[in-house]
Amino acid sequence: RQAKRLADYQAPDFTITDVELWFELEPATTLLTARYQLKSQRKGATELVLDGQQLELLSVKLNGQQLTPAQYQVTDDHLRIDQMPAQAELELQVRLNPAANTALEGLYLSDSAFCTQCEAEGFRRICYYLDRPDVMARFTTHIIANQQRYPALLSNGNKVAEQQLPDGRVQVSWVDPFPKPCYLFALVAGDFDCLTGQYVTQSGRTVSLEFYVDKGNAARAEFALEALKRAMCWDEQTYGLEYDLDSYMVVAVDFFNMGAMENKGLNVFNSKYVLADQQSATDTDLYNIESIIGHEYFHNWTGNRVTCRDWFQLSLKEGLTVFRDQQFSADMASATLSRIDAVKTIRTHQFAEDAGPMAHPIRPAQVLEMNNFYTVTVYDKGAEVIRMLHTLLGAAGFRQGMDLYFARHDGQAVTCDDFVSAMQDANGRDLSLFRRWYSQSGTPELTVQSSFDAEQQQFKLVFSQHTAATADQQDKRNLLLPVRIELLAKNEKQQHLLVVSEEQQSFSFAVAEPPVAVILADFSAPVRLHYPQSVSQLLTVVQHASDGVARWDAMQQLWSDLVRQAVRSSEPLQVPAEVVALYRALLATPEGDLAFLAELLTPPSFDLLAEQYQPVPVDALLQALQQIRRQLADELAADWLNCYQQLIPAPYAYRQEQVAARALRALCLDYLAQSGQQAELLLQAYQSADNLTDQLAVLKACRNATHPLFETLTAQFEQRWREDVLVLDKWFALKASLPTKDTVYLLPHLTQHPQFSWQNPNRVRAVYMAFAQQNPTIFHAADGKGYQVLQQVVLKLDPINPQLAARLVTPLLSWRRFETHRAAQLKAVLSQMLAQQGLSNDLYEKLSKSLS
Ligand code: B3K
Ligand code: ZN
Repeated sequence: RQAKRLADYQAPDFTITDVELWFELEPATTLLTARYQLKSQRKGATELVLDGQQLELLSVKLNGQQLTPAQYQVTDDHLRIDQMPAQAELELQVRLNPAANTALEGLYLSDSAFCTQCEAEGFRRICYYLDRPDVMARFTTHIIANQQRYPALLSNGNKVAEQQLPDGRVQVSWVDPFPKPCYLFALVAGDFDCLTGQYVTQSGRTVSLEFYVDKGNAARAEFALEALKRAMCWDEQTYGLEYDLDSYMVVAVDFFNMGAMENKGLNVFNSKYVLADQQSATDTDLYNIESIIGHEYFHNWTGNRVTCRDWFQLSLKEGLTVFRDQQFSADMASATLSRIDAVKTIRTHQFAEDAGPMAHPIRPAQVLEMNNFYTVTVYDKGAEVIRMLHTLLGAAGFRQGMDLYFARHDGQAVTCDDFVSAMQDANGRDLSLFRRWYSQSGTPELTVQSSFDAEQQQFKLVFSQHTAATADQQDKRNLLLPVRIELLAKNEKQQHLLVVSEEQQSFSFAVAEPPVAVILADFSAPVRLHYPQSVSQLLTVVQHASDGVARWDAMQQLWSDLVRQAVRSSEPLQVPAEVVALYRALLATPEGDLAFLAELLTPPSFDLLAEQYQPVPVDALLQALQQIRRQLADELAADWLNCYQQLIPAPYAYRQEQVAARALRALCLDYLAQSGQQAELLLQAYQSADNLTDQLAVLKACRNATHPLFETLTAQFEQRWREDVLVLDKWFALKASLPTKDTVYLLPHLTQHPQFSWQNPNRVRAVYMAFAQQNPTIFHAADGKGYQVLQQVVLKLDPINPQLAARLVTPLLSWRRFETHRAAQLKAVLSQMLAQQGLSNDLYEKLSKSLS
């Protein structure tokens, strides 16, 4: 199998300027006629090679002349025409079977509705095409279908015609005035309810907003519609960016491989990220909906108007758009909490990716299956890289860079280098060293030593940076690291932004007495920090740092240090009295930002800790975490109860102060349940809840404590929500993440539930992602059963939906990071998989890297 390399990039010989498509939709036999205007881009080019997969080619016409099969060649992946004139019209006809498409890429059915997913390389499953983002064409789409079955026929751009056909079918025509790569093409046909709204842009144009959802669900799209308006307004105010078509359509579908897709003017969303109300969605769901709605909307400029030259540049649009959606969420909800969320993602998942077999820079250099590179590295580390630019240039400088980027590149397909150049030129700054972030993979380790010279009244910090070799890349170089610090002394606080670029570099500060230093406030660079501090210094940071992220971080550090000591010494972990006292003081009068408080009081997760060890001492970590839980539950039992009782719930609204109070109540319940008692209180909390957030808090508390109420309450929950799959997914996940031995045997039973389907990624993820990611005790069970269960599921799914299979295999890949017996079990499981015939490229790429 042949990987593609960034270094081999060549501009295409031909481009396509205009596309006209006629779809005659039928579930099992859809006919597509496609007409392209082609133009040579290189003198002397005569060979046209179009991409195409799983297509039945019916006819090829060149400039109106039917070609005979001798005049072209068709392989599994291509259609080749040798004698191409410099300019030509090519007309193809193909037959498709959307009903048989379980990969959910190209044109497929979600229940009875047609929909498409083309990014990254799905258009080639719809028709032969130059399926690469640097070919940008104007699309006209005609959809022909039975009007009764498919009243809504949608595609990109503006609807220009609707015509009744004599056979009861209707033809609807759409024109998208903006040239675009085919990955942004979309078509939807179905019978939906539609929730509509309006937005008047800053220049006074009225945009019609349309949410297409399953029948009966329009009211559940209201939150998403309002979120969209907020996003449109935010982008105008923050970046001066306005929407550019007359309508913005969002379709919610149940069968979808990821969160959502930013197709021009016609987003397709996983219904999980559109449909929500207080009974059927949690505060976290609403937060995620707002952020994803924002993300896809922001792509209209960062992704669609300016797109990627090739797929190695994916972070150009994804890193930048994640950064923009993070800024949006910070403005809409809690800035500190949003940032903490992002930091957790980097530390748990992205650092783990760097340390595993799939390590890659935010701009990968080599790819076998592009779908494998929609990763936390490209997305979230990519966003951290953009954030560092924002930190270095300041908000105003960053905005100037964005303005220049759009001024230069609107309507183009460009590279990450083009983006950095715009930032550089707009600010007159040399960013050449900074560019290394795009080509170097791995997590930099930043070690800090501090000293105080009493005579000189000088505080000195010595930084050293080092990036260890990764699976993909041996040699590493210094990076440019913006390091925010704060010095906390009795009578003063100093804040500085340091720029560390050498392997070793020191900085001195005039200060009257030895300060406590906060290093990497706001997590100003995506590095692993080593700066040893005592419990009392960390507690000073927790209490006095100006930055909330730094306060939270110090608490995380404190827990990590305690766990490390316990693991090293094999002694039980003893929570220090000062920590108990701090908890007690904070719980006594819960005030200020309660969501922050809840986060501050939450010890690190298993995954976050695991990522700090090589090899991962699974049992010792689980044990230490359990010891923390027990002690906090026992010693503070009265305090949790008292705090819980002070937080009297108001009738539900998605308002930040309520969200915060619910988060803190949930934390209290979690510890109250830990004792195995409090059944009455838990029951009462469950039954009196007027919203799903509070109900789930009870269920999760019971799950974490394996409380006897868990079975009763989850049974009630299943009864209540049996018919509502999105809510039922939470039940599947709760069941799969119960940390008892039986869970591994329960999983196959869950898949027998009438609502479970192997074809539906949400269902599969609800059971098996929850198992692999939220149930470390059972997933990593010493007998290896947890690994075997996941192996079987991955192999079963690969022929059905390779993208999903390749996502699910991830928790198995980093076998080298575990102790001998677990490593051996994982390796065996992986080797058996790799030995299977006919693996997808998706799975093959990951397995072969893991075992090489
Ligand atoms: N751009 C899409 C992701 C496509 C994934 C293809 N496997 C969603 C997003 O990032 O907005
Ligand atoms: Zn995106």
